[in-house]
Formats: sequence, structure tokens, C-alpha cells
Amino acid sequence: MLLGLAVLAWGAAFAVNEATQAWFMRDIALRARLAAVGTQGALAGHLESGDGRKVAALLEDLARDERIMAVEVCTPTLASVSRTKSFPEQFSCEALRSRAPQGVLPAELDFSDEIDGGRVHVSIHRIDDDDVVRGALVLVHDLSFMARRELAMRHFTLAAFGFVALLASILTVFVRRAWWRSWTDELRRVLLLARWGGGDAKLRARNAFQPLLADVRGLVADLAAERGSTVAPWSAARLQHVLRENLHGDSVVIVANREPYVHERGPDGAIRVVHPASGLVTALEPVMRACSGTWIAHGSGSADRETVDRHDRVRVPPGEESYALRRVWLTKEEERGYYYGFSNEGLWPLCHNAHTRPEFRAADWLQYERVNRRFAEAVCEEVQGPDPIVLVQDYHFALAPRMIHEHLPRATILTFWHIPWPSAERFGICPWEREVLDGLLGSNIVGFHTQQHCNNFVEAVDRFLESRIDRERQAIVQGGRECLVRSYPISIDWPNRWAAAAPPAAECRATVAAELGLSADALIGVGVDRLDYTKGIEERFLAVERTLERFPHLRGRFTFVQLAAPSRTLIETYRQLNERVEGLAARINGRFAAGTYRPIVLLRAHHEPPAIFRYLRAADVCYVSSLHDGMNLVAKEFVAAREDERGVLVLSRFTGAARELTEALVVNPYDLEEASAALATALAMPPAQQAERMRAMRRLVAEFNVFRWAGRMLVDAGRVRQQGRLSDRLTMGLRPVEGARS
Ligand code: ADQ
Repeated sequence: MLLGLAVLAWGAAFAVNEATQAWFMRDIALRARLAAVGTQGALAGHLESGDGRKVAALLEDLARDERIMAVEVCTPTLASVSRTKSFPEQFSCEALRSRAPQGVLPAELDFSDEIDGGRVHVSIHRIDDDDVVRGALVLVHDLSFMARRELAMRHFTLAAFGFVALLASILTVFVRRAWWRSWTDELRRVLLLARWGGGDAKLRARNAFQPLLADVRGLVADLAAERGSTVAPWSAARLQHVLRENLHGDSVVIVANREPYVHERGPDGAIRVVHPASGLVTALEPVMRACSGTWIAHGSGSADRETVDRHDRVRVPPGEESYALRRVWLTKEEERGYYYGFSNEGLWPLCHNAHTRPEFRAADWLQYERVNRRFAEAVCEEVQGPDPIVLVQDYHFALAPRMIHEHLPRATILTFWHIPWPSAERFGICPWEREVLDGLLGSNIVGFHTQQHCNNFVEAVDRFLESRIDRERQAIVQGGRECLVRSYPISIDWPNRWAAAAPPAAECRATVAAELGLSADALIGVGVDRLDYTKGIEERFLAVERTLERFPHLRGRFTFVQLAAPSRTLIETYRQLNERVEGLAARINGRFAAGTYRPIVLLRAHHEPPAIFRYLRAADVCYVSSLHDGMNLVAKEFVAAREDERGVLVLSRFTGAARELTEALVVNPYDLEEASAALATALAMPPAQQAERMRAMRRLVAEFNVFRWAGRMLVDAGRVRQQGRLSDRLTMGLRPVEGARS
């Protein structure tokens, strides 16, 4: 604006200057003519009479005018008759001869010129007397006043424009400030009413705020979509970028029961590092490598205490240290009540439709509460700053979000529930259903694998708690605080580091066949699970039995290898399962064994990831038969292991994975006819069809990998945090005192 005004000022000064100059020149010419006309008669008489003295006196009179600088009278032939003092020589009668064409004087002639003292106007007026030319009068007018006036005028114009510019700037700033102030005042008022107002006022405020919020959300979504369509596939590097952009590089704190690295002392006395058999660890470990920060977990290894520093921390992964593992120690009693009791005998069977009766005991609940509090305190010790990002993992910590929120009200808490969420009716079996729900609502975001689980959770809140449910935004509002409910299907890292390190398929097949004493043309089936009743291992073995019954040509050729990691062995149900699975394998083997051939090989042990990937890569078929599973990462690991695009996945439709891996042979694991037919189809599937299905699944897992899972959650967490900060800033200073709340 100022630049525009400056150009305008310069233009205006130029135009005014031109106009006044023309005006002054006209004025001077007029004055000269008047002076000449006024003296014409007298001069003509004096010239006729030849009275030089009178002519000189008349000229002196004329020169008394302050503008007239000099005067001269010439004869008709332009010889000087008389002139005033200091008449400029270059305008003398003789000098003007050149301006009279052929010596004939024009009636009137004028021009302007420069002399030493400045600019002058020269006018020549013929003196006539009854058609007789008596001579000429030369008037020299001083024009230096014009330059002075011109300068004054220019200064005035510039000053006037400067003043206007200043006024316009002040006015603009003032108007902008007033507008901004009225906008923020309105926003503050609406926010305050929306947060603390009562009844109608609150509703009106919310309604007033909605269009604005909708606009802002729309804009954010557009920008995100625009960015999403132009950026590279999800990877560790992109996740780091998201962290930098959305969370300004702040590190995250993860709370999980299971630790990613367990230090165990072996029988030889040496300490070794074990990767626990846990889907949660499989998914989160690569995320933590990318994000850095702190992972808080129960220190459960026999050598865990020996490997931490005095703050109970150890840097991991061993040899590639990039984040901190903070270990929390639990007493046997705490572990029994919180982990084995409430978590795994109560919530686990409650959330899985696997026909195991949930057991809820008051003593377990007390331990569960206590351990949740201890982890919440550990979070407070580990965080840096008042508004950290905390990722709470799984059903072991349903109460921790609320506890963390009480200590760190500005923390952004994102809770991910790794197992299914049951129907509201079923959830009501839990005697502490309200406390569990309320604890989770301490989070800013609660995440599940599928939309169905989200819906079930919202229904449970609707049924058991006083709250407002915003179904459009999928949010639960309680006491002025909002908790978003979102689905984030979990996955594995891609490119998968274990698949990358595994030997080629032929080599894997050869070593597995050698280890198990299988013939070169053996057909190999693989199952990889924790020994858990939800994984449907019994149904799997029964399906193998039914396959051998229905398709006799597979007897002696088809061997199913089950890698089963003992899990939760202190719980009676798991011990019984263990025995049942062993007994079942023995029975089926007894039925179909021939020579060295056994249809089922049960490897009941923990296996490190390289061994698991070797088996997955050696297999002709992988059967995931979960009776109910949040996601199931083994299915995705099988896909990652098959760079050779061979092998068929038979997948239970009760897994979250079945919603994504639609190219698998999806079965009902309870239906042994369907499952056995699928196994036989898989074993007979032509390589081209195997490759086609595997390629499609690999594309999907590559794109929807664990970095995308974490990235989407962290972007949402960043957005929530940003909104929180904005709202804090807007309501700062306007917060009513506690007692004044309605
Ligand atoms: P889990 O019930 O543990 O996970 P899953 O997703 O299948 O189930 O992951 C198991 C992990 O343990 C895999 O990485 C697998 O390789 C490993 N594993 C299995 N058997 C093993 C063995 N014998 N030895 C060593 N490791 C073994 C929970 C939910 C799932 C959800 C995940 C992630 O129950 O539904 O997919 O969390 O959210």
C-alpha cells in the first residue's frame, strides 16, 4: 500500500508541477502584454518626439514592478534607444534581430530562457502609432519565483501524500486489530460457553462453533489428502518425517506390559536377549526404532535387573541402541493379580468369542488398579515437558489413561486396544465395566483394529456411562472432554527385516525338511502361534485330520508343523489347553503315522524370528485358524516371508486380517469340511494362481504397513495436541475458578 501511495505521490507532484508551470507562463505573458499595452501610447509619443529622457523615465517606472527584471526600448530597426540597468546583453535589441524574420518586427513575440540568475521570460512588443511602427519594447520578467514555488508545491504534495499514507496505515492496522479482536472474542466466548456453559447456552455455543470447526476440519482434511496423494509409501523414514512435522520431533512414551527385549540368564550362566512372542511387540518395535523415546514395560526376564542402570533403564535394541526401555518391577502377587488374573483370566476371555468363561476376582481388580497406577507414575517420571505424547498399549492398561490424564492434563494420550472389543451386552459381564470404560476415556484417542470394534466400544459407553456420543465425528464427550474413537488396522514392518535376512525359499525348504526328516516331495503346512485357546490350534489339527480323511492321496505326504510358544502357563485353562493340544496331535499322529511319517509336528517352544521366517518360507500352506483375533500378524508375516510369491494362506474369517487379506482362502475354522477343503485346494493350487494371490496380498501389506499404522495415529495425536494448544491459548486468562463452574 505504501509503495502504491509513493508512486501516486510522485505522479501527482509531476502533474501538479506541469500544470502550475503552464499556468505561471500564461500569467507572465498576460502581465507583459498588459504592461506593454499600458505604456504603448506614451512610448509612441516619446519616440516620435525623440525625447530620450522621457523614454528612460518611463522604463524606470516599468522596472519598478518586482517581477520585471529589465526593460529596453528599440528603434523599428532594432537599435537600442534606452534600457534599464543590468539589462541582459543576450536579449538586447541587436541580439533580438535574429528573431525578427527579414528584419520585420512581429506584433508580439515571447520565449523563456536561462541566464546566470535563473530562468527568465522575454517578450517583445511592437510599438505602433496609427499603423506606423515606432519601435519595440523588450520586457524581461524574472521567473526564479516559479522554481521556488514549484519546489514548495512539490514538498507540499509529498507531505500531503505522506500524511495520507500514514493515516491509511494506522487505519488499516487499527481495523485489522479490531476485526481480529472481535473474532477471537467471539471464539473465546463460544469456547467458554461450549466448555463450561450450561444447558441452552452450551448448546447454542456448540452450534455456533460447529460451522467454524467444520471449515477448519475440511481445510485440514483437504491439506492432508493433498499431501497424502503426493508423498512416498510409508516407511521408517516417512514416519520420522511425520514425527518431525506433526509433533516437532518430540519423542513418544509407550506403555506396554510386554518388553521388546527380555534379558534371560541361560543354563550356562550367560545372558541372552529374547524377542518375546507377542503381536504387540512385533508391531511396535520397528515403530519405536523409528521414533526413539521410551518404552515402559514390565521387566519379566531373569536377567532384566542386572542389565538396567540405576534408573531402571536400558538402551535398546542391543547393538543398535536408539530408544530407552524403562523396566517396572512387579511383585509375584501383583503379577498374579494384574497380569494373570484380571487381564488374562478376566478381560482376555471377555473380549474373545472363544467360549472360555471370564473369571473376575476383586483381589485381581485391586492389583490391576495398583499396577496401572504404578505404570502411570512411571510415565510421569519418563516424560519431558507438560504435554507429551503417550501411547498406551492394550487391555493391561485400561485404567492408566485416566490416571495419566489426572497427573498430566495436557498430555496427548492415545490408547490402542490390540484385541477385539465385545458387544455391549457381553462387556456388561465385567463387574467393573464403568471403571474400565471411564479409565479408557482418559485418552484423547482410543484405537481398535476394526470399525466393528469401535462400534462395540461406543455402544458400551452409551450403555454404561453418562456421556454424549457424537456419532458423526466418532467421539465421546464426557465432562467437557472429548475422546475420539478410531480404527487403525495394525500391521508389520515393510520391507520386513526378518524376511530380508532369511535364506532363499529352496534353502529354507531343504533345511526344514532335513530337520523334520521329511521327504523331498513332502507338502508342508505351517502354523505359528502362542499356545492360546483363541488361536484355534485344536480346530486346526482337526482340520488337518479331516483333510487326510477326505483326501487320502495326501496321507504320507502332507505334514503340518505347528510352532507353539508356551504362553500364560500359570493359568489353569492354558495348562489344560497345552495338554489337549498335545493329546490331539498324538491321537492324529497315531491314526495316520506310517514309518517316519507323522502328519502333525508340534514344536512346543519359543522360536526366534529367523526360525519362524524360515518355516514360513518353506511352507506350501500357512493355516491361521483363530477363533477370534484382533488382527493376527502371523498371516501378514507369512505374506512378507514369501518373496518367491509361492505358498497359500488359509485364513480364519474371525481375524481382523481377513478383512484386508481377501486373496487368502478365507474359512470358518469351526467348519471342518470347509477348512479341510481349503487346505486341499491350497495344496493343489497351480503356481500361477498362488503367485497372483500372493502378489496382491504383498502389495497390500507393503502399503498398509506398521509405519502407516503408527503414522496415522501420530498424525491424529498431533492434530489433537495442536487443537488443545490452540484452545488453551484462546481460553487463557478466561478460565473460571473451579467453584464457579456450573
Ligand atoms: P498376539 O495374540 O500375540 O497379538 P499375533 O498378532 O498373531 O498375536 O502375533 C504373534 C506374534 O508372535 C507374531 O509376530 C509371531 O511371529 C510371534 N510368535 C508366534 N508364535 C511364536 C513362537 N512359537 N515363538 C516365537 N514367536 C512367536 C495381539 C492380538 C492380535 C494382534 C496383535 C497386534 O491378539 O490380534 O494382531 O496383538 O496388535
